[in-house]
Amino acid sequence: DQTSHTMDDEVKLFGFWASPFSLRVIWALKLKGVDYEYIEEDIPHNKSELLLKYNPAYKKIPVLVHGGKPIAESLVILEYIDEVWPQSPLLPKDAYERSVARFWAKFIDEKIRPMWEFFHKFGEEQQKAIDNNFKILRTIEEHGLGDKKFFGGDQIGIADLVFGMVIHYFAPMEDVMGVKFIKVDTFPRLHAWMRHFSEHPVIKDNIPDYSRVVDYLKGYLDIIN
Ligand code: GSH
Repeated sequence: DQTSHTMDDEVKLFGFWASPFSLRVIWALKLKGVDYEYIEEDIPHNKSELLLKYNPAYKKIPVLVHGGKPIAESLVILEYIDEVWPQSPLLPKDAYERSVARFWAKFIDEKIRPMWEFFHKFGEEQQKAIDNNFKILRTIEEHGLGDKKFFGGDQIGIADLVFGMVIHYFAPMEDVMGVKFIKVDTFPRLHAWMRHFSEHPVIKDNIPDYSRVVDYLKGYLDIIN
């Protein structure tokens, strides 16, 4: 029976509900129709022994465990998933196009920490962070997305999964702070992308509850202030 699972092909994902990093892995597994067991970690103060064992270098989620073997770092996990389950590809076939997709996935991934700065800085520092976000988004709008529907073309690809955090995480941050970055008149392409991406059935059905994220972010602000 092809559908039964043995220890050899069992898939487990260690994640945290609000994390943009585990969510991109969830989306990839769902897009490809891979069955998996989800294990919620209590981040950052109560990590399980298994998580520490599986990701001793970073001690972070997400970790994917396939047939007992752990893989850490979400971009590495996404590439692994795409190699092992080639259906609904996340990366193009052509070597050059693959490198372009990897470039934008990496670029956006590296901008997530800086883009989060506006949320916990104050005064002049905050204004700098806001200006910086506009610059980053301008680069992504003009050079990364261009006139395509998705970064991956007509289909969702690896860079789309990485940028997906603007919908479930960045938009609630904007709401909490009363700033709006991606508007139809400032970033028309990114604005259209947000609609296309969030309307995709797999994404729509696998996104954390908006008000729960808002509460989580407000709680975070209370702790740091
Ligand atoms: N570069 C990592 C990836 O892409 O997987 C980032 C993962 C990450 O930052 N995970 C956070 C975490 O596990 C949760 S959002 N933090 C626990 C800690 O820092 O102790």
